[in-house]
Amino acid sequence: MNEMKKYFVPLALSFAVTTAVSAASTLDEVMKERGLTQKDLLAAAKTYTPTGGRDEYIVFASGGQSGQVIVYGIPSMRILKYIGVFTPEPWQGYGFDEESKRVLAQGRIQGKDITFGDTHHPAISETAGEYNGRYLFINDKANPRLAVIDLHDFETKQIVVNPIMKSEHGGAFVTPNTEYVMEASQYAAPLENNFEPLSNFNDKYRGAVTYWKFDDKVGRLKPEESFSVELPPYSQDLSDAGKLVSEGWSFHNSFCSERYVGGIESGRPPFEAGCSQKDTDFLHVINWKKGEELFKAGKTTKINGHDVISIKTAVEAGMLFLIPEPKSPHGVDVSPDGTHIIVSGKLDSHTWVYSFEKMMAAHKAKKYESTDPYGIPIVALKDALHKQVNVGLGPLHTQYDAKKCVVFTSIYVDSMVTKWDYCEGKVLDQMPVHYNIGHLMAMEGDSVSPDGKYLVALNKLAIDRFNPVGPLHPQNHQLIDISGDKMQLLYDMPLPLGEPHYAVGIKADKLKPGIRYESGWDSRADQRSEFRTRAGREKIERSPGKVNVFGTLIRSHITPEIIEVTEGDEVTIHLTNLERAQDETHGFAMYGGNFNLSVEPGKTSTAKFIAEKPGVYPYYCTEFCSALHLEMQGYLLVQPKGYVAAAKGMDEGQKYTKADYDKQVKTNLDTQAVIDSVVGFITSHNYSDFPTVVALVEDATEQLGFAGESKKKAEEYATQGDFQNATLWAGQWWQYQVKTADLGLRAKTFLEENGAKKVK
Ligand code: RUQ
Ligand code: CUA
Repeated sequence: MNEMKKYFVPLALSFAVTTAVSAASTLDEVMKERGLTQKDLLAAAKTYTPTGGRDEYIVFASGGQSGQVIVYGIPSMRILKYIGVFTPEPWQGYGFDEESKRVLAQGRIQGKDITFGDTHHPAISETAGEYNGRYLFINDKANPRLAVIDLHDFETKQIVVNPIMKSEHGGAFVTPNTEYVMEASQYAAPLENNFEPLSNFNDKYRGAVTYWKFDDKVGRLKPEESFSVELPPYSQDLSDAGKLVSEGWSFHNSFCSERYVGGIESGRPPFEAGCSQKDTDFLHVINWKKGEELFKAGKTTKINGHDVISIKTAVEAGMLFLIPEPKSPHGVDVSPDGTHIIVSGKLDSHTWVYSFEKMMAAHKAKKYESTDPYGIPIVALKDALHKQVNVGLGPLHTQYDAKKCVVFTSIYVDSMVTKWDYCEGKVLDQMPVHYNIGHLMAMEGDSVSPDGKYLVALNKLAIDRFNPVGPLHPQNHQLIDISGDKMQLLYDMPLPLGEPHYAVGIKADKLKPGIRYESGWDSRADQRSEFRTRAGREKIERSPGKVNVFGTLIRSHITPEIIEVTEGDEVTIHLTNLERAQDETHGFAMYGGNFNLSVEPGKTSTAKFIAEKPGVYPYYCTEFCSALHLEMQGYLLVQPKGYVAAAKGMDEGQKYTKADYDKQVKTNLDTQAVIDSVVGFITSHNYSDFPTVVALVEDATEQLGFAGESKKKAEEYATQGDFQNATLWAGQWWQYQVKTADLGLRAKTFLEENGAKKVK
């Protein structure tokens, strides 16, 4: 009974505190005290999300050098999750259980584990150019890799390594039906994995764009159905796929078409000078549908076992041409209707708007101004340009509004966002940001129907925006309201995980993540685990030098609780979480084990290690899963070789008598009365109209079933006069009752807060 009351005390206290604060201050007083303006209040009102509230959009931001993905909500800017992608992430057990280690191992570079990633551009899978909310892709620039995250459970499922690139920046960008995920190289290198001196740069170094085939049904990239197009060594930069009228084409900007090779140490000007000498670089225009035909017809060369369409083949097939673009360009963004492509000049103050119709007319008429040194035809700028617009110093990336012709461009040097009309070529509004914006992102901004509403400025520097935390500052995502004519700054969010280069925002209701796995699920392979274990079927299998444990986790015990092995054994522990209840994750860690499992309801995870040294190794659940979480523990005993156990019972600290047993039973009966009253409340209301409550009731009923089993055992031992076991089982009976009551109370509170009606 006393234990029951504990649940209510903290609740009651927190209510008292909240009321006290709001009673003492009026809105005016708070404004005065904190120096807030009306404008601040308006911004706060537009972003503040009361407890239990939900966000309208979910953002997936690159986690930069962390190799992860950051998930947050808009407009609240609350961070919801970090997803481990290229880097081990212990909370999720990513890289700490055997299942996920296999995913990370797919990302090895030339046989070597790479436990870091420089993530740049996330992309959401699309159907007919609309985000479908099923998968997320993200690239790693440092080690040209691409990862697939399934948005059913927000877990990384696959990593592929680009077979020919040594650096990659222009990924991940998807074609309108996610047929392909594109990756364009950045720093040119030989496509084979061999040595070539820089004196052979023009001849032997190459760029490329890879089209990774995506199988939407199984949610995996198919390397054997993927191909690349060889490109000149021009430092291809970003990519975008054509849409609607331009569907079937892809666009890739570039810099350093000077093909400068540096050499500051031998007195030559550095890369930055040599790579920004010419007034123009090249926009690469590629017909990927034609490329797919050539690939299927076998018109490729194998490089490192991968199919590559040579520049020569691509030019002959008319699937590749170039257009000059402004000095050291950055960004290439196709309009939602696919008719225009906007490129910015980093060292220029202009954005250049290309017309797809114009460039195609020139290309079809073979109206080229010249060819580049690799024989690629060049369409003259004037034959492809729609408008050239002065938007501010150092424009980078462009996002499209819901309103036709309206776009937002990030201006790096001037630290601002320019809103402008690309049809008319005129600036509409400008807003300063703090500081030095890189990408910017509008809601569903890469789709064929952007939502407008909000824009996020992804700022590279934070300088004086936040409390100082040492020389390394966080990055700053600034939320901007773009629903009116004038942009309005709403919120500054420090992101302390790496440089979140780019982000994508999707309507929250398009995401349908699951809350539990099918029982015994290997989430990384997306199939039933062969190591799944059902309740009561836990076992330890032994063979010479090997111990395999098939165990289970449920509030609040790990089965088995004692594992005896011999020094030198290879120990593999498979654990299945038997819970069906939402958010009942259990963890698993052990002294000196360097593993941590995150076993969500239904999941099966595996820890593996060599029991090198004799000793006592406590293990426990690492998630605070229940009131008896601390007791969710066990021992791995590593016995020395040749150890013989003495015949001796357990030497426990406590001996129990009939009086102890009776006392426990009395407590249990009192607890049962509480449970009965809660059950009475629930069943006298229309609880079946509330799915959340139905799930809680199912879980509670299950826990009560366990209580019944323990009660039976307790009574059997009591009949035999074994009050040691009778008392312990009566205690276990009570544990299950407490869990039942906890769930029941949660259900009751939910009903009260959500206006359930009395039915009888
Ligand atoms: S680009 S530096 Cu996304 Cu502006 Cu990578
Ligand atoms: Cu399970 Cu703590």
